[in-house]
Amino acid sequence: MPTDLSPVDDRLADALAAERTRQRETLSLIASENYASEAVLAAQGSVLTNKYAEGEPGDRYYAGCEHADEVERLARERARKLFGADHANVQPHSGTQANLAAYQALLDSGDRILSLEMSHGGHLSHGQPYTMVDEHFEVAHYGVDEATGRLDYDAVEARAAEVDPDLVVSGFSAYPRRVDWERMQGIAEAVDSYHVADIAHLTGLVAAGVHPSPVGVADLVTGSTHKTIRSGRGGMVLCGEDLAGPVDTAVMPGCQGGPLMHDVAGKAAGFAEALTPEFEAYARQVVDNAAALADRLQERGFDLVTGGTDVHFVLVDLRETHPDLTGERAEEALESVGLVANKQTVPGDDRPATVGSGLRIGTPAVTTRGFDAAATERLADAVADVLDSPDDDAVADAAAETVADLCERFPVYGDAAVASA
Ligand code: DSN
Repeated sequence: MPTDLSPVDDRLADALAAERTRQRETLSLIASENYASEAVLAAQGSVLTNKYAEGEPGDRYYAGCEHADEVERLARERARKLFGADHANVQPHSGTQANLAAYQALLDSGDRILSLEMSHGGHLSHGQPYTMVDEHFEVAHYGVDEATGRLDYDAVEARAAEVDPDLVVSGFSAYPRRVDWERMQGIAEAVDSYHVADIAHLTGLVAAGVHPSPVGVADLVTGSTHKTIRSGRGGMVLCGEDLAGPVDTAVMPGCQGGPLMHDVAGKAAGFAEALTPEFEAYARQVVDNAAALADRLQERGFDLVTGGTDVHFVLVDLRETHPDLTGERAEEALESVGLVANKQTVPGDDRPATVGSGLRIGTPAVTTRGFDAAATERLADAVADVLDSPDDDAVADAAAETVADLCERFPVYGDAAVASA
């Protein structure tokens, strides 16, 4: 059996080799991305991709599941241990699938969901237009305070009283501050509503104790498994024993069929790594690096939404300081020198999501490469130089040199590792 694609498929082999080179020779600053370990890549690229295993460990609809059972038991046990949860369903194919399962477990069609407005940092799967969530439920939104960029919990409480939701969703894609889960739970309870905390972005920080945990506070906790926690790609749902049955049924058959057992194996591998003291140190460094990035960008005159960060990214608001520079153009200019970040709307943005007036810049991936605060400050200077002069070739050349040097000093994926990727 070929372990290298080139004998059978040159085009695909070339595309994968080019992607490997891109990942090695650029810096991922996308807050939702990371570099999975060799163990996670090996598990995800394993023969479990062949196996159907609808059902739960020990209770499957297919024969031949004994090893799949062991893999899923490992992933579940490790997730429970990492998050202190009574029950973990590790089958959702993604964070979005985990959210769909949460809604299916708790709501009836037509029920009302209250979630954060997407342009303020919410997520598509929290009920934005054109999604199935918006089609099957009535969706209303709360916002952040546009002056401070922060959640105003009193205003969220007033909005909940006005909307009278059946479900309040907390947890966000572009909110750079800690979330007060207890307060959100209280807001939900006051209107007799369920509360789902979506920790998609925060899973690694929560697992390491670097961000407070909503487990045991919110009714259900959903998350993705490949972002800050750096395990196999996908999603999970965490809950108490009381909701274990409804959650499992909502995941399968409610929202999906056979679990992607190779991804479940990747989750088991990554969760084992996340249980180590090294991972806790990594998560702390992610947050320290984001703070260093925030400080340096502010010293260079940039505005950050909320004035800083408590988490793994900063959100740059270009409107006042760089009024002619859109998020889209900023993203392009950075990518041209090997800095891969993403455009983002900022609270109160007049520009559409496809353009945006902000940039989200994350530290999970560069921290996996070994970045410390000093390296992050060099990175911040390169970002600032490019954003200050996006059309200056000499500035771009200097920034590209910095990126090449940082990539060489902090390498990712040696040749042996990527051969199996
Ligand atoms: N699209 C992801 C993000 O970048 O935040 C969330 O699913």
